[in-house]
Amino acid sequence: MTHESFPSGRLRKAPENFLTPDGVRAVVDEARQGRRDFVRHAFAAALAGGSAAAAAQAGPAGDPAILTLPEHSRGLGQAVATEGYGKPSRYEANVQRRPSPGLTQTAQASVSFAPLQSLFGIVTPSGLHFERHHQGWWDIDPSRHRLMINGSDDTLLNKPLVFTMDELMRLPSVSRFHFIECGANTGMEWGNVAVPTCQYTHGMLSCSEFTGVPLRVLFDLCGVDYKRARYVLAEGADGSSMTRTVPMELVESGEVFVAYGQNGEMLRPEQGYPLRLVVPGVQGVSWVKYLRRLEVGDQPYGTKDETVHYVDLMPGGLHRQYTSTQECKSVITTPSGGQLLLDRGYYQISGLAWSGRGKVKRVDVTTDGGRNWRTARLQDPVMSKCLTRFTLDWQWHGKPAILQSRAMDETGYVQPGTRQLRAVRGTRSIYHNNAIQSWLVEESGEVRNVQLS
Ligand SMILES: Nc1nc2c(c(=O)[nH]1)N[C@H]1C(S)=C(S)[C@@H](COP(=O)(O)O)O[C@H]1N2
Ligand SMILES: [Mo]
Repeated sequence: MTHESFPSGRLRKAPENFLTPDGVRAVVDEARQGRRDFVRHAFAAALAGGSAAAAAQAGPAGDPAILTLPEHSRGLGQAVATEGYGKPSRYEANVQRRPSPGLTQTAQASVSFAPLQSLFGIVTPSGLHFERHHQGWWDIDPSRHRLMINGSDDTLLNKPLVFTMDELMRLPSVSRFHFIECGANTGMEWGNVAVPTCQYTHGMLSCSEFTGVPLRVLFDLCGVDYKRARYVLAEGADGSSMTRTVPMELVESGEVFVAYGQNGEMLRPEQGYPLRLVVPGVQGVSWVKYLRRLEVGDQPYGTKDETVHYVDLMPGGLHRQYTSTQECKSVITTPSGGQLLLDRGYYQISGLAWSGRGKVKRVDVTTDGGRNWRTARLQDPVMSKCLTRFTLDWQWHGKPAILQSRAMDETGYVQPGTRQLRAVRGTRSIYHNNAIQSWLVEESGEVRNVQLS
């Protein structure tokens, strides 16, 4: 299977598989004795030991890599890094978020997709978190940033308050792992196959440990009248004046918080530094970045970002509004579109599942386009409104195969197939496409995005 950043992307058996017992002993002895004259001895042992296969299978210079003691095993390594903030290996330089050429007219009102096919586990490294901005991103001076909380009229709370970042960071905090998915994720695939890789089909999805103050703590300080103030308006400080209504039940449940932390450090500027709203299970647009104001009110606000945008166009021509929850969904990330299987034999199928309604309960995987399903292993931890990693053992016999995953959440909701979803939603929607994804593995080993009709 190809790894995003391997130069050749080729899966080869190591020539060392053909080493004789003498060759193996030479490597071990040399390690025990210190590394003087290693290369000479080890070669002599391997080649004199009759390992013709080793010689035949060796790399360009005829040397099995395990017998070629590289410079880094003999010399002095680099001094501690002079830059205090570490970077990935230069061999991982291809693991990048990527915009989709031509998708948007400007790079400020645009999106950059996370490379899901290259990630392990459930956490998205902060530098690879997808980006979605309506009016560009800013690196805001936290000492000048303020959060104001007020009511749509004065009777809905005792006292409006304005917080500095220092004041917010003194308050009781929580740290929780949650996924964030743009409502438009997979939105290009409504009518037909549109993009080749899971970076582009599903990469408006990321997962982090966020840290911040539960909104309820702040509202209690302001003396919010929860009986009457049933809605919250969240407003961002960037030029898009991003505004979204959040129902008060979500605040009362304790789940909504204002976050300053992401994976153990402060938020990245692209993610809303120094403060963003975290609304677990709800589509990304409600996670307002550069959060500057929260207003409590007694009715939904009907802002531009929830009446004109972020509505679901139904087959009859009507729009659905306020469909904010991200329903249960999953995707196989390896093998996935654009990758290449070179050898028959064992592969671990691996992917991500999530639900805006709670925990993922089960993921079934098929390798024959849905005729037979097997239940995948769920990797710990399985957390609510968080990505869950699933895996399944698979032997590829070199024949075409269609891989799909189907997730179920703890409410019993089952991820729909493409046809099933289209029967209800039509094909002209943008948002909330949570259909089962299909990857075709061709006889050549190439993996392609397909839809079963
Ligand atoms: N202030 C502000 N908040 C915003 C946006 C924005 O453009 N401005 N974009 C929203 C959308 S549509 C999404 S999907 C998420 C993206 O968050 P991310 O860029 O951290 O991935 O932020 C939301 N919050
Ligand atoms: Mo979004």
